[in-house]
Amino acid sequence: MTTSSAPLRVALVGHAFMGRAHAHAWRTAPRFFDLPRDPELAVVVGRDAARAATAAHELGAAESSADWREVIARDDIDIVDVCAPGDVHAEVAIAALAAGKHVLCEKPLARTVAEAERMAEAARTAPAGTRAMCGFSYRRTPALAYARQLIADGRLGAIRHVRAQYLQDWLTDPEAPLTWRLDKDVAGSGTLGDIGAHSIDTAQWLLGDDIAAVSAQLRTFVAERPILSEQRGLGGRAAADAERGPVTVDDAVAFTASFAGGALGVFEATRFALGRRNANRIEINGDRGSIAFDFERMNELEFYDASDDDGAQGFRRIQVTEPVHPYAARWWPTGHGLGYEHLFTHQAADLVAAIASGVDPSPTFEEALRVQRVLDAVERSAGASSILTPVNGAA
Ligand code: SOE
Repeated sequence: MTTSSAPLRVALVGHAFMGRAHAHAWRTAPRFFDLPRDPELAVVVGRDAARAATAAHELGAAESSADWREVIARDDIDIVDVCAPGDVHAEVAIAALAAGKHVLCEKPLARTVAEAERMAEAARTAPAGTRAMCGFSYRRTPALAYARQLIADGRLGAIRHVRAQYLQDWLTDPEAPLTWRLDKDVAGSGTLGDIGAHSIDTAQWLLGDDIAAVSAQLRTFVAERPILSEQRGLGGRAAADAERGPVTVDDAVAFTASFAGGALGVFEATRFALGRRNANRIEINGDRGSIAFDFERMNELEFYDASDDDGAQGFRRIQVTEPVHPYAARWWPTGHGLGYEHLFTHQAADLVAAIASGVDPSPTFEEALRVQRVLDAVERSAGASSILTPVNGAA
């Protein structure tokens, strides 16, 4: 490992959508944040050497590799950033932690609770000073970070309701091809782990309270899809005469949840909400106030304060772009909003700051394991035969 004033050199494992978002973040964070050590995107790792080399060139890394084990063994790599599909997370993250590399791993942490437990254990037993963080990036949205401050300051009072929806529509077309996100062996679960996990993490983090029990339904609307010939973004292309393969994960999930502290949660996640491209929404009602957020308007937070004058009661729409708002002072003048990529830049900056100051960056693997336990409980609940009570059936 390099000395403490030297750059933190990053190996990026995976260079598709998430890899590109993270690469942009590693390069941008030191330019906009005053960091104790600068991160430096050093190596891009991919299964295919030629594609990894092209990605390294495009993303601004000096080197590329098709061998993550060789990269992890190097002394001049400090951070291993795992942006590859879920079936790679545990193996790479555990090896990197054992080698004393700090790890940032995309969400959901793992495919199963057992895998996530092994990863959390690897983080606990890694050489002293080695840090591990899971990429629940929405925590770094200024509006949500500000909502958390309001809740922590007691402005919402005792929390009664959490209403979370994560709505996308990129699978509505039954001809959309079979990507890795639809393969249980690779992804662990479908909509539940890919986007429902964000809602679970956001809710637990905002409340500072964990989900204690769930009652769930999962649905797969399209059972078979054409085999993919080329991945592009979230989807990709399939040949006109492509064979079909089975979708082995959920397309949508709905569940109710009890938080340990007594709040009642209603969660929904789907890739079939036509017209909703990335509507990651959450509303929280307390006995003194409420907040409402929709990522499609990510620079805004709605806040209702029951202590407002009677005549002025109502949700106010706060533009979360003031210098007092989390992260905002680092960017543009008031009113000039941020975008999706900024979440990853904030995440990179927070991780570097934590490494340099010798503290664990949140969410730790332990926190991500707690999300994984909720995902697992949702799947078990949905699989339980007693979950649905017939409306017109015999008593
Ligand atoms: C796909 O549904 C996806 O890219 C997720 O994997 C990300 O975590 C989310 O931020 C956007 O949607």
